[in-house]
Amino acid sequence: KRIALLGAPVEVGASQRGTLMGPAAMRTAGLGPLLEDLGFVVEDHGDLTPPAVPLSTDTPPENARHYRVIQNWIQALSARAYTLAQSGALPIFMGGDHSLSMGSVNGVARHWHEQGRELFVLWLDAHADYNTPHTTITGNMHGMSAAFLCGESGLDGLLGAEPRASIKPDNLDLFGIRSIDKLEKELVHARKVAIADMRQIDEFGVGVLIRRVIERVKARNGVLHVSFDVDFLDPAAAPGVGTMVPGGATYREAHLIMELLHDSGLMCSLDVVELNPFLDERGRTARVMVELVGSLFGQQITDRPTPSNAII
Ligand code: DIR
Ligand code: MN
Ligand code: MN
Ligand code: MN
Repeated sequence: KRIALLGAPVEVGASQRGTLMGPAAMRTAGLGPLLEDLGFVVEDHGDLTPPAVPLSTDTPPENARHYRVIQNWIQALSARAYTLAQSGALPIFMGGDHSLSMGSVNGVARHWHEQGRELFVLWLDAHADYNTPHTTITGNMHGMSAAFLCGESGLDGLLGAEPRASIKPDNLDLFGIRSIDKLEKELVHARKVAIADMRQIDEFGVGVLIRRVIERVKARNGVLHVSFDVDFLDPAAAPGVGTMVPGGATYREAHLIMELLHDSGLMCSLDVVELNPFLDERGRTARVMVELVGSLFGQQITDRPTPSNAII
């Protein structure tokens, strides 16, 4: 099995600079060699460099900061994600802030929809990222990616000539949420998006809740994209992120999620986003993320698979 690594060093979708160093830190922490040790053929496609000149001439919407820059990234990323998915490799998109998922997910969704497969998206994040230019308080586009992918209006010219391949709000699972804006919450509820917030995780545990996500994808013969925002993790485990929110997933909870996802065999693409090496403690968060990706691709403590009798 082939894995394609692609860096997307975009940082202006977030308020804090520094995520542009994310792809380099993931490489330095040994992502490529680890995946090779696990038996994969790894192609590193380097970092994407979108053209500096504007690709589109649409009017930038209000309340979408750095729209033009993000737009160039999203158009280039969507096109690359589409061809990488078509190539049969499993793409890993290394961010970069979470605005990049508007391109990565759009591109892979386009590929899978052409194959007649439904794409599901698991959004591991402290935030819902379900704002639009109409609901946002900050104007930061990394807080709008999930809503855009579900077809919300407000960024309609973003993709330019790239075909838009939205997913159904029904096929999105927000997971680990503990920070959501008022209008954003109303929109998430109005669209009936599945949301596992931290309270639910405390009550039922990540094992039960992730199995529910997996069963839903399986029941529809779907494929799964995992979009992993570093701030999903508790700040104690992952300090290298610009938007720390207390009360996140522990190191072990995150590994269990990765292990269950691996055993499901459903994942077809992955984003690792919001890693900010400028704020990190000597590469600690980059190493944690590489270890988690290891578990997601089959690194195991013993060879104990997911028990088949763990029914929910
Ligand atoms: C806030 C924070 N909801 C916003 N969002 C994110 O700016 O829209 N922070 N994604 O990381
Ligand atoms: Mn996010
Ligand atoms: Mn977040
Ligand atoms: Mn964020």
